[in-house]
Amino acid sequence: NVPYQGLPGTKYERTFMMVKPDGVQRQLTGEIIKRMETKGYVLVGLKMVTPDEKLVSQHYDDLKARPFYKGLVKYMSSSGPVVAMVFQGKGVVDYGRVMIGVTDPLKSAPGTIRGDLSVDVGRNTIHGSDGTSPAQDEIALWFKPEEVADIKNCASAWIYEK
Ligand code: IDP
Ligand code: MG
Repeated sequence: NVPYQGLPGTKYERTFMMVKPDGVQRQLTGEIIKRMETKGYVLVGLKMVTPDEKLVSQHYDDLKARPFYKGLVKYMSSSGPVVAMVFQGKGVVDYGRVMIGVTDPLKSAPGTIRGDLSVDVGRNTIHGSDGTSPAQDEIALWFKPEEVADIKNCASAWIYEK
């Protein structure tokens, strides 16, 4: 069995991703999941949550000193639900960030989630963990162990050579 926070550096690496309130309201959840799944990554955790300020503050703890922090926490905790997800696969943390694009959607390349689906930095549709250590922390913050599935992807032998 895979530890529920994943095994960084293996095909059982896991990352935390979250469709932000704007993405949920704009009904982009399916589009985002589709991109990750068709790449070959496995959805192993999924829930809709309306996070309170405490949870959002913990999630964005590293940004406490930034001028946009207050607005960010307020937005994320008072604009309706988010969709919290755990994806699994080789390189999913770093390549997940490549698929998302950079923080500013207008600087994100076409083909990325933010590049294709959003315009404004404060409404950039999706969160993805920035490194394997934050990924493990964020999975633990948003999910209980029993909420993350141990899925053996039936296509694994066709996605991975070994
Ligand atoms: P990331 O989501 O690309 O990892 P971070 O620097 O971790 O970017 O910032 C977290 C979130 O805070 C961003 O996704 C964005 O929604 C918001 N944010 C970052 N920088 C700004 C800014 O300059 N103005 C407004 N919101 C920002
Ligand atoms: Mg970040």
